Amino acid sequence: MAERPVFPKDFLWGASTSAYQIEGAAEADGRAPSIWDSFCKLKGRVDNGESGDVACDHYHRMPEDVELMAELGLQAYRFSVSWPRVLPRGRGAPNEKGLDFYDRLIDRLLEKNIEPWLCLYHWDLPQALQDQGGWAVRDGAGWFADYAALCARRYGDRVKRWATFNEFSVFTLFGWAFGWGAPSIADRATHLKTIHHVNLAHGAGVDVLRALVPNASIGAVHSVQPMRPETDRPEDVEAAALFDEHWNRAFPDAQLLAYYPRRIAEAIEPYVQPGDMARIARPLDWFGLNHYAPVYGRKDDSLIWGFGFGSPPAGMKRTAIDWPYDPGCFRDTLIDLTRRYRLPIYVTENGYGTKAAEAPDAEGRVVDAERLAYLQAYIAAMAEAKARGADVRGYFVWSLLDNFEWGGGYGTRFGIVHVDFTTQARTPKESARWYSELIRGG
Ligand code: IFM
Repeated sequence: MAERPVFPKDFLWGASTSAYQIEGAAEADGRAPSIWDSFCKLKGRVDNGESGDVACDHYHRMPEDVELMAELGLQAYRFSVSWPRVLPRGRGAPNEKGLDFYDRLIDRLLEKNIEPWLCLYHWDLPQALQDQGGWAVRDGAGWFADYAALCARRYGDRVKRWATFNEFSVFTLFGWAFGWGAPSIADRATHLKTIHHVNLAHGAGVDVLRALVPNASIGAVHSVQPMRPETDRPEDVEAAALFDEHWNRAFPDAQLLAYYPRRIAEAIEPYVQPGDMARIARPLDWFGLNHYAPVYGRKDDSLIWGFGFGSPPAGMKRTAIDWPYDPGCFRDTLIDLTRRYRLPIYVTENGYGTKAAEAPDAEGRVVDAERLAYLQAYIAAMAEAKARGADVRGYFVWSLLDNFEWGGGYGTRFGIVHVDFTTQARTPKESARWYSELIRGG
């Protein structure tokens, strides 16, 4: 087995999940539909017609799952609150039973000495708000601020680590530009408005958290996957440059440098009002990085912006779901982000997806050798980045459990813990055992 990299004692080790991907209990205790519940009902949009209706049934199995986290020695757990569970209509009357679920989760985590990291938005906008225009209307920022205030007042006595959104660029691009995710819109103007209003919502959310949560440590979680053109043809180079602005810069640049990148700035101008950039760029305490792989961009006129996904170079190593495998890119991303945004970085997601069933063998072991090798290589790359000056303070593996992988349904597994979706049995994989030893310094 590869030698274990050494990290400082206060380096934080955790795991991440999100509400819609694990909770299930879609209709329990007053929860109302989110845009993902609606999307899953559309024919042919999710593999095998699956949905998050049951998922890992974490809503009912939460105590068992927290126990598992404690057994693995996790020091922190990043989860998201389901907005339609706590505010079924998106605004107005809160749902006490929904709020109570997160009270119980947070209390259990604290009992087990696991630090709760609460993310307010991991893609599950209440359908009731989408029906009123969702992120395409400027009011969206106010709706989000009110929801943030509800959570801050309820949980802020116990939760100090807050993230506003998870992967701004991914959910806006896939949901509002490519049309491949909820709410399945593909329209340039709507996409631009969505980008700006989500940025405004982030800024308003930060202000609310700052005002209501004593000693809050606030960040936002960005997907940063460095963009490379598929070829050096000028049209691919230009398409990849625009794709890069959308994926990697539209949100962190606005939030941390108070400007939109050049190509987007011009297009988004009609929607920007005086004072908006200052409303968006509120001081933050950390940068949340979700990183998996570089992306290869190309000219693609079948999609609204004229850019799309290209192929990695022939012969490049790939993961089991065909994502490029490039730990050096992770190292360089950590170094570059430290220089660009000058904030401590927490890696809030990184992990390995496979379509293999990964069922327990006769001895009850789940031997996920490829995931284990991936984690070893990426964590070693993170150590190298740290040695070269990257200010990285913690790492959360994606994901604790196999779960509902959006359009990929349950066929794509990212968990370090296997979930049998028939019996809901949880089995830590070999990667979980290795990760646990790493955390314990073994
Ligand atoms: O499952 C997703 C997660 O919700 C956001 N980041 C990427 C993961 C793997 O695709």
